[in-house]
Amino acid sequence: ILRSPQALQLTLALIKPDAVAHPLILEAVHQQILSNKFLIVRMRELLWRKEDCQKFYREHEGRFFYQRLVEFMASGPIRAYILAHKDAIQLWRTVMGPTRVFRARHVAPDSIRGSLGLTDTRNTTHGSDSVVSASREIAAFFPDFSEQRWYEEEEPQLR
Ligand code: RTP
Ligand code: MG
Repeated sequence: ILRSPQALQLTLALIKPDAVAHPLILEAVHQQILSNKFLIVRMRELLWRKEDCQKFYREHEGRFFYQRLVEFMASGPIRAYILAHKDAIQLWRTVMGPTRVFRARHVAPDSIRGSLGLTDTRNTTHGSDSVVSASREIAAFFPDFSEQRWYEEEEPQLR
């Protein structure tokens, strides 16, 4: 069986410094990835340089939260994943819940942000918002990863 983007879409997920800092929160987020049956394609932990945060969030440059977002994302270790699933991009965003924490707590209390988010900035996770941004973001964190090569590999045997 060959993989295809239709059957198995890729997205970039980040666990932000607020969640990586606390082992129980980190484990809870990781469990959400597993219980929603995402395939973990790659995973790494890193400390982000401020310049890389600025570049990653450049679409938000000039907005009132940009400075504190960039400072926060460089304030401690983060964990990056490439996740695969059918409709991975939308599914991961649903699992995360709404960006703003008070809204998340009301409309999606069981989501990651609804249950674990602290503030609109310290909201636990990030997820790509489109196929184009997923490719860009995957390349930013995993420069050696080739989507094309990954899709051309054979499906691993189920264990
Ligand atoms: P993300 O990109 O992190 O997956 O989240 P998103 O699409 O739901 O939110 P987006 O509008 O792209 O905003 C990116 C990140 O900026 C921070 N933010 N803070 N009012 C605020 O203080 C505010 N608004 C946005 C959040 O950390 C959000 O995840
Ligand atoms: Mg976004």
